[in-house]
Amino acid sequence: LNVEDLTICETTAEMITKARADGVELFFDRATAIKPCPIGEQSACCKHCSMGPCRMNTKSPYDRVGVCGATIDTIVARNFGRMVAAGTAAHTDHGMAMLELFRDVINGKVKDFSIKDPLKLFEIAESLDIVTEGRELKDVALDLYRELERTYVQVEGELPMMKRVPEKTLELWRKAGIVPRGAMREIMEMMHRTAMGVDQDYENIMLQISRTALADGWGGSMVSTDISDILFGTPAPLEIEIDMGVLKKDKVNIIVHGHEPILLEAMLLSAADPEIKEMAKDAGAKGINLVGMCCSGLDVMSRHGLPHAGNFSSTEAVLVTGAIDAMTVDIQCIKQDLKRVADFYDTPFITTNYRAKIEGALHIPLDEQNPLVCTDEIILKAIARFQTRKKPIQIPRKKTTGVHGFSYEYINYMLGGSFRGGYTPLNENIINGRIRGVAGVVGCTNPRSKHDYSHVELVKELIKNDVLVLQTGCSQMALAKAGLTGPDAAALAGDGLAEVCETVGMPPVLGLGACVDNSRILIAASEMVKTGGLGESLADLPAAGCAPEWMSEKAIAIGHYFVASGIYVVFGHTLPVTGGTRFEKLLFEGLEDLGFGKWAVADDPLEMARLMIAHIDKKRSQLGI
Ligand code: BF8
Ligand code: SF4
Repeated sequence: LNVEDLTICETTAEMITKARADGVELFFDRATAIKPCPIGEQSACCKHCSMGPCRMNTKSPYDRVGVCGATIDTIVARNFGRMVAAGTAAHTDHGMAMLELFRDVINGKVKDFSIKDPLKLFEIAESLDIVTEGRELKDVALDLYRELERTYVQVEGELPMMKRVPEKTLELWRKAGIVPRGAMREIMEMMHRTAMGVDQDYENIMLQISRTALADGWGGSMVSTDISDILFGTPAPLEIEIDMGVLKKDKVNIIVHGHEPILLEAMLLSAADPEIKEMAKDAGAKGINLVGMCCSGLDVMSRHGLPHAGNFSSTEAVLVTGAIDAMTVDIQCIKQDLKRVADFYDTPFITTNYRAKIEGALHIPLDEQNPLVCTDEIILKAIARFQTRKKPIQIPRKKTTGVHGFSYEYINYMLGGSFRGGYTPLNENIINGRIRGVAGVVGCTNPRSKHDYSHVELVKELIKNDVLVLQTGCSQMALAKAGLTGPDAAALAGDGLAEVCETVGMPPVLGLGACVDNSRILIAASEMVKTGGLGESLADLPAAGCAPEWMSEKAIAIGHYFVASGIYVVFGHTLPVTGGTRFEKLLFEGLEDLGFGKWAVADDPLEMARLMIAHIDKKRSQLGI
């Protein structure tokens, strides 16, 4: 395939061309070579026992059943449920690690970090009915830890964060029996119910799918975001440079890629150590250039203004520059093949988390109680590589500056004029029609779609139609590279949205952070409901979500927690569901009839925008605005 057909990201394109000249295979090449299995793509096969695997006929899905008699609806529902369980497990395991770090910081076991946002700690504690008045920070923090631990381990009863859900939405969940318990319980039950010979009624399986996904969005992910803010600071808008042009030929370039902020936060401390800085200088470098990629990059850039090199589809490409003196990773979305590409360019590739080793890669374990031992060593390895750089270096020039770090709290402040000003001005602008609605555009990039293309075209179309866009994850990076996260982007917005943006001084595209930070969108949406004038439940809002290039199981979990919360969600290019089945009908229509949101799938970004805007307009007319 021509490079122009693979990506619209200029720097990634330049590096694909270089990789081809260097004889290095990238995942773009494999995506072309490995055709997706047409049966697997539609999730029409089951391998839950050794009487199978059983393949169904996607053209005529009710023609046959599995050896055990499982119907296509049972099979697709079970597969979908297991994807939600895996995605939920990823977010909640990450969140639990953050919570453990919080506990160890409070107990004084971790000395390198401290509570950066005590105000948020008190606010969250109060919102969960923990007494704060006249109490020491440490006591409140310990109570908060105990309360939030329930998010993961609670066996029975509602999770603490249910206090944040709009009353009517919570009522719907109670009636359906899907108010989540601890994530461990929900994931366990999901896995059990989808094993051979257990739950074989797709509508009943759907209940547990929703319950599990809600344990992610309103549980594991939400706690992860809140605790990260408390520990490392709640983001507020900062100007940030993004794209491969942030690499510096005369500095030690270190890429940090993954998801848990602790690795990059510790790297920042190590890189600031005067002794280490001196060593870099002695090696002939002008300094240490720490650069984030993917979600941990996003997490930390909006807290510290750290530069960012790009999203999931660029993690191999960045190595092709030859300018990377070390790439270090923790968990999630780390392609195994990064190791081979790194080897080709003599870049040390270092794993740091015991849960995510990669065969052949150097593993330097990060111990939370003493993280700098690991991060100092990584930087020393990078300095050594800088000193002995052998491969020619080609750094693409392009970089773009944008504004990022719009936490829920900051949106409150920005629109309401004070930190507790409320969402009234946002709601008023939606009611008076200047803002038509709100869209979350989030999620991955995928070599099966033209990299970044759908994200950018979709968002342009939405803002042109006065839809305010909230972003997270790799999608946020796509728009940042395309230059739409600066205030100038208001020129591309419709008149109403542009007027609001100019008055407030905000871009029409607001970057909220990493994928776990989709929980910020849930909180913002809940606040819109509670503020009044836009209905009583999340399902009433003129809002929609989209992941145009999704690839991860995490995306399916996120998509479903939005749907179960009442939001219309469009996914790009494909969904793992067999066409023409009753399960598909339940996702696309039935859930909405029951009062939830619903799923849709579309290939073309303009079609995605059309579907989302049509839904927003439908909700507006139901609200009578
Ligand atoms: O959690 S958007 S490719 S990097 S899964 Fe991964 Fe998808 Fe990127 Fe972050 Ni989210
Ligand atoms: Fe086949 Fe049923 Fe076994 Fe699945 S559980 S592999 S459908 S026999």
